Amino acid sequence: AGSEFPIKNLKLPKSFGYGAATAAYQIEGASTQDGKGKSIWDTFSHLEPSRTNGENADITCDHYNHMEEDVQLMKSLGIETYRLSISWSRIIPLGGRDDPVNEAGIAFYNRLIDTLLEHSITPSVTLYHWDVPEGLYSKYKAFLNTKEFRADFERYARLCFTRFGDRVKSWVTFNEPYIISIFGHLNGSLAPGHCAEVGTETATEPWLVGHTLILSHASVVQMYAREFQPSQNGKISIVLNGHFYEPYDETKQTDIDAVQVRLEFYVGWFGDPIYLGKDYPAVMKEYLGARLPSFTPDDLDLLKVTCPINGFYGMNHYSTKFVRQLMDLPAKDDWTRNIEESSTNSKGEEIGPASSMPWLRLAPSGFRKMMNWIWDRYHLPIIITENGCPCPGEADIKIATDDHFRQRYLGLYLDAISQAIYEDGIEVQGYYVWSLMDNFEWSSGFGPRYGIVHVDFQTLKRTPKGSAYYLQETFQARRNDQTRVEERP
Ligand code: GBH
Repeated sequence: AGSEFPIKNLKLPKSFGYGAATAAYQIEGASTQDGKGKSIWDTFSHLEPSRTNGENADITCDHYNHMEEDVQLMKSLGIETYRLSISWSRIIPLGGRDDPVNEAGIAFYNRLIDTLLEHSITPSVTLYHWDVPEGLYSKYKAFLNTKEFRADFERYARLCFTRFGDRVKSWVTFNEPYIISIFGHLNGSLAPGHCAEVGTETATEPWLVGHTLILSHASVVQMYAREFQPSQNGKISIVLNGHFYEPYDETKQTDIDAVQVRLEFYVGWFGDPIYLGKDYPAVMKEYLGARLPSFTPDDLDLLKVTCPINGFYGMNHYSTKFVRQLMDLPAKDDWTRNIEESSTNSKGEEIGPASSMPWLRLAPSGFRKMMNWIWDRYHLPIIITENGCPCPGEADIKIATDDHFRQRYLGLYLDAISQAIYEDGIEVQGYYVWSLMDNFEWSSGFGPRYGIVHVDFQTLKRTPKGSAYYLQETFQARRNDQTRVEERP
């Protein structure tokens, strides 16, 4: 099967950055150490463990107590930038704007940032990767209360910029607002596990959550630009995820149209307000009607003022799916306009080889098309903030470090980036592999292993996989090809 998808090792610009990404809840552990407060993920995993494969991240990789070792490991693997997230409840245990700050939590992130810089690894910090303090959820349901959440998030962000911004020059407000809204507040498969029980036809919660996230992002971007950027000189943006889509039946106009509809619901929902300073995509307004909150004139002014401050498009991307519009069925209201996703098309062809996750298949041409779609719509430099996969059968320890599927996946996705840069003229500035190490994969617990470093969760021993060495070597080779590599203009 390998020969069907040969890696071409295409060149990358000399300035192209090689990084690895993680998130606080997935790797830190130390869930109550040094005064850390609870987050919605502590509640979610403990209250009903079947929602997380019976597991929780109380300990996970124990990165909190292995931080120096992990930074040294990154250095030894040639990793140049590290995307981490801060645990809000570690530094403000109850979360709110009047709640006390936990200096021990601040000290941990100071040590982490300093250790990275001592090893010449550039930190990129995500303020929010899904772990809102439980205190804010029990008090006012967090994102479901726009005004309260926005004020508390501003205070948290200001604290981070004040305490870490002298050394952190790359900031992300929220990781994947789509997932927070849909998986957290529509189907409830991720924390806080809020199911819009009234049914998707009338549910307003996910769209309200999205609205809160967009406005909270914009306020914090404005604050950063006014109060911090002049002296700190950093960049700020948000990270959006999204599969790419291909028509289920390429001869059907409705299936071809479904691709665009699906992308606008997935990416345009957040991208249009944030990166274009515009209202929600027309197709969303038309289909969701009054369920979708409206921006006030003041909101739109704020979005217009802040949209050019976003310094990059943060892109998480893993895979591609087929879509079709279910025209003949009664409109049961699948909220994306009766669009169904699948990994097989009308001819029975698969979109690509399967990883161990049913939704994640190797489909690099979709990745290239996705970069084109984003570039055409937003025209902003792209940073790939997450990309990676678990190998089929990787739970089997014997193949854990011998991860050919992952190497092929990563190699082909890097080839797609090269083509996007040199053939399509897109500005792609850097790449973070998901993930530095195996970790707690949310609702799947410790089942899927996304790391380029293997973690034995009994002994906490870290062992680099083949893909860690592959990435180190391929980045060197791809950026070192004197005859072919040209600098980006
Ligand atoms: C990212 O989310 C996260 O940022 C990261 O924390 C996570 O570990 C990583 O990806 C790997 O999953 O079964 O068809 O309903 C990616 C968003 C959300 C994509 C759940 C897949 C399930 C799709 N993921 N989603 S499906």
